[in-house]
Amino acid sequence: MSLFDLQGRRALITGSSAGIGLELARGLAQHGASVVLNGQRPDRLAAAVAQLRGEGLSVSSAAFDVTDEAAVNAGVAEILAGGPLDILINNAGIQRRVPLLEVTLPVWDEVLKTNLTSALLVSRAVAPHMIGRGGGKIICTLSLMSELGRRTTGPYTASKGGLKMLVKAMCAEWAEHNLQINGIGPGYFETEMTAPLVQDQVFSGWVKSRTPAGRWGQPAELAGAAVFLASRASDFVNGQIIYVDGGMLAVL
Ligand code: GCO
Ligand code: CA
Repeated sequence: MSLFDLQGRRALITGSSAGIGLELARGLAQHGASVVLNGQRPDRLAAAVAQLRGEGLSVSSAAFDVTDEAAVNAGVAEILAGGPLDILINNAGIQRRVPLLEVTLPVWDEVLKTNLTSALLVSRAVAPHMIGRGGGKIICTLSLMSELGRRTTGPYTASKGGLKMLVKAMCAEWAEHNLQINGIGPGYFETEMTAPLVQDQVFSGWVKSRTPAGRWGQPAELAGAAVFLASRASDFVNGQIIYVDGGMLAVL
């Protein structure tokens, strides 16, 4: 029996109809988990479910807005009516690139709500259930911006820094109930969110020269860290962040 086996485990991954979330879903499902995909758009969710099922993976979906407390509670209740949850990945996130002197309060609030508040809402909808059954895994998708700033990404940086500390806050309160709460901090990955950056030759050149590995990451390269943090291999790992960044945070 492998330390990393997720057979019989059920996971909810927010913001998983595309990009990093979809790859995390594929990775967990390939290791045996049954995965509930979440997003807001039923058409995109249905396409993601069809794609993963076509690969023989066990997936279903639940569409709800992770920033709406009532919708989160109803969505999680419905998922739990279908079976227990062993793993939650708070992955939903958005980016709005705008200088701090220009950012409007609605944009600031939108980013904070989507990237940070959502993780509190979904985690506390799921945690009592995990505590009641004696354990669980909560993983948050962070960012290099959990540690470092970059011009025009102020709201995102503040949200991801906050999310890193929410990981530690949840650890402080729930670790005694055998919940492990950890974060994955992706470096620069090629996704829909970063498409404008990938297409910008100057920026893309900067990413490659600034990243010791010399290239952008591919979302599937995040699956290993997610499988580790979702499996019993990490049962005494708590409140930690694994940066998966080709070495970027290690160097100047
Ligand atoms: C940006 C990107 C970020 C990064 C990522 C790095 O504008 O810098 O959109 O999302 O790709 O967070 O960790
Ligand atoms: Ca950035």
